[in-house]
Amino acid sequence: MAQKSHLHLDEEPDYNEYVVCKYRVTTDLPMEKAAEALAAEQSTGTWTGISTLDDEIFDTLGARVVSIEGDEVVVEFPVEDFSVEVGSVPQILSVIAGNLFGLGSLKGVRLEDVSFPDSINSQFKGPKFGAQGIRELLGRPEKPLVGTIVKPKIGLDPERTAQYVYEAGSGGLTNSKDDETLVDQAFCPIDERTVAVAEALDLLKDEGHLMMHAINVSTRGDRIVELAEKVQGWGATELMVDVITCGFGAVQALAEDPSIKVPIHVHRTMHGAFTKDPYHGIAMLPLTRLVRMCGGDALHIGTLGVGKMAADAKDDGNLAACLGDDVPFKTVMPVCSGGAYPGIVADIIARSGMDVQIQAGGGVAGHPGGVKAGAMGMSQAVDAAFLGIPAEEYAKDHPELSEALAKWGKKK
Ligand code: CAP
Ligand code: MG
Repeated sequence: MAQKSHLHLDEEPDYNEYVVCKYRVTTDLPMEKAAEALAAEQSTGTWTGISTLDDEIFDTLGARVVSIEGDEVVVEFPVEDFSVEVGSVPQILSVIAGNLFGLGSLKGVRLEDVSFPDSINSQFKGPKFGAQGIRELLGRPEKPLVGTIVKPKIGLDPERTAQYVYEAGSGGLTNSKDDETLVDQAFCPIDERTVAVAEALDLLKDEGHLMMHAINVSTRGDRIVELAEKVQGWGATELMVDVITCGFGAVQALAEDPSIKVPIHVHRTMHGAFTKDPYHGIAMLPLTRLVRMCGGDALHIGTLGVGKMAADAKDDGNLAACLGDDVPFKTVMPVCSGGAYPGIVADIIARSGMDVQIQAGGGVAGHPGGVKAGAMGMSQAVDAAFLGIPAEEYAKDHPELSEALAKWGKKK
């Protein structure tokens, strides 16, 4: 076959029949040549022409470069390039985010965004609960949810973990969670922790505080469903999955399993390995879209440039990807976490709006008055932002917030 081109620069992207990807490409090659190399490698080509590639295969399955603007390259992949099996993120990622990152001809390439046609979206079920479902479970229809991460992230035994949760709930928080590195270590067996936390949540409920705690069930693919079912049986009100280390399929397996009847909080630890570099890797946005397709009910999207983790100062599209109505799935509760504390709650909400879960680990456990006072400080900061009252004004008759502002101040 004569060498045919993957370039279709005179055409518009076809969002109905193709998976459309936007890449940022850094290369010493002419950009058209780099774009061709990317499209070839991810579809029907390789580093040299091959005798076995005929027109039929190329025309049907070949990726198409439909736009090059500066370092932004848009490539569309025929839906026939993807599994017909029910919703397979592994195979999708091998196509849109596979070998291309290693191509020697590309100094850098970053997958910035992806759009799936209905024929792919229809293979996925999305969240069971979504943001609205979580709100209904908590009886909190409008205000931002406010949570904590039990700190230290490892080390507390089940009883001290439960005590932390009880104090956090007594201080007005709606959510708490295990940290991303805590699952089933000897110092805090998951069964004992789940039972102890469930008892604390029941006590809080009797005292008028509705709260949920996400038990981290991140484990091997062949065990995560069984562990989740056990944890649910021990009284868990929410599950947590570290989606990058466990895989999108782990979230999907739990979300699509009818026996799992509690929300799934999705943590993204390890994402920084490929989201942080603006010129190489994968932006958070494609990951957010995949988590929603796979059924995560809540997802960490960072603190919109306000907290400790490196992030785009502007919203990089993740809020809309969680809450937008452009896809046939329930919404995902955006979770803003990472170096959060009462003094920056208003800044986060100014960027996120009210449909958000703000959570703080150090920003609660580091409060001079202890966990309950720390929880009150965070809860008061959210109340102030919800009412449109400056935190320092609201702090005048809310001492826990005042102490938090005195210790950490406002946005640095
Ligand atoms: C926050 C946190 C979360 C990060 C993850 C932590 O604790 O528990 O894992 O928010 O951030 O371990 O750092 P602090 P991201 O509130 O004490 O910072 O999702 O942006 O990677
Ligand atoms: Mg953490």
